[in-house]
Amino acid sequence: MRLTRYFLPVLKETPADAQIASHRLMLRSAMVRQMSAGIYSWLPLGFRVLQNIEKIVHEEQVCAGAHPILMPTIQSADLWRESGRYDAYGPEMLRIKDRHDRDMLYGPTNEEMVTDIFRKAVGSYKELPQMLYHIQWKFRDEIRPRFGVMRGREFLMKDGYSFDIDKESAIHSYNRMLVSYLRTFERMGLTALPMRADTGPIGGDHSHEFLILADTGESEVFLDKSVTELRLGEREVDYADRAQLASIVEEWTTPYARTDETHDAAVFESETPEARRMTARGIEVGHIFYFGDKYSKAMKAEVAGPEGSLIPVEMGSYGIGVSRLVGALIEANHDDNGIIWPEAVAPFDVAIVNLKQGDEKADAACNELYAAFSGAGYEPIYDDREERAGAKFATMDLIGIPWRITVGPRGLKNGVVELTSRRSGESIEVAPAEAVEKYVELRRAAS
Ligand code: 5CA
Repeated sequence: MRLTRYFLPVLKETPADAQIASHRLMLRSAMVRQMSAGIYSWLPLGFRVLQNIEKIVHEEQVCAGAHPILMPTIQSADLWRESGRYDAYGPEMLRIKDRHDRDMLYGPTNEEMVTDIFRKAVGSYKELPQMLYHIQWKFRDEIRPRFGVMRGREFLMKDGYSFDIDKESAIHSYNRMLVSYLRTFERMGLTALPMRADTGPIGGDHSHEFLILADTGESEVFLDKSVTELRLGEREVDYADRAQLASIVEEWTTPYARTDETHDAAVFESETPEARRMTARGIEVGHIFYFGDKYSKAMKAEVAGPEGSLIPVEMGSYGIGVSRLVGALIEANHDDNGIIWPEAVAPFDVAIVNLKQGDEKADAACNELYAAFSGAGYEPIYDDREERAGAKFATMDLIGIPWRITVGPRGLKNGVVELTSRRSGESIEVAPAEAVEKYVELRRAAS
């Protein structure tokens, strides 16, 4: 992408109403614009990151055996009357009437709708287990939308739903999702910790929130430090292997890690050696629930069991805050100059900065580098503006491109360009023809 052809209306001033770094940086770097309270448009740079995150979420969901679908945003109130949540949900639900005066709503979540799809399609335990998910916009009329996309009113969620014949297999489905979330967040370069949590309006008695530790997090958390050091790394996961999944889940959930709602100081102290006790704040990027037959019973989602009698299915639901993750990733990856994208979600792989636009040799070298990176499957953004070097560096730092290639007449005279890491700030000189190779090597070493 050539910057002069791109749509990147960065802001020079720090927006006054943005209280946290991610909100400020998302506005300044022209990732989003607010349309009304808690409702945002995604501009090209932000939309790229959102789509990169979506892609990782999709891949890991499918890998764990979930099937992608797409349900509508507008739902009929009748379904919610069946489950009893139409009245229970309260003012967070945006209620709408259509031209026939029928009650509709903008979905805040989809348990009812997916249960309806399921009950009309599946009749026997032999067709189980099933796991369906979608990535779709939700609306919750939050009383206090704030921190930009972190607590929006309209936001993008991955919500998945599992259907099993009994509790044992439902817990296996739950474990599949828990482990797939560990992989999903690790791929994004995040440490997201599963913590035992309350279930709120979704219901059930077995639930984990995934939290990223950050000072600006909304929940206070209590944890054993050792849980922050766990990594799946290169471990092979076999989603059919119940024992393996159960042991991974045990490894991650045994060290004390809880959100404030369920915090019991005495239990925390008895379960956690003093040297390892830690309190912190966390951003909730995912939440998973096992709620048994709460919806299947109310909505008669039953299948014939092995003995022929009808059994309400055992269900769970599994959410990831896809749009919130964009903010959470920035909270976890920024400095005074701007964003520092992890490679896996970066909007562009590499920034090519031309120090002397219009200089024949510098222009030619930039064009060649652009072609070389593109040809190798990487996406460059080329700062081809007629601007001072300092302004170009500042923009590329602000928007967080993980690597920068600086090209200028003086370097070229010596046969080199400069390759700089956004994260470490370290630079090396490299011959233009070897830039891609060196980049690949450094990128691999850094991740
Ligand atoms: N049906 C269940 C699971 S699919 C559910 O709705 N769970 S939830 O309420 O916990 O939401 C799932 C995730 O969506 C949360 O973990 C959070 O990351 C994200 N989320 C929830 N509310 C908002 C909001 N107002 N703005 C941005 N993200 C949100």
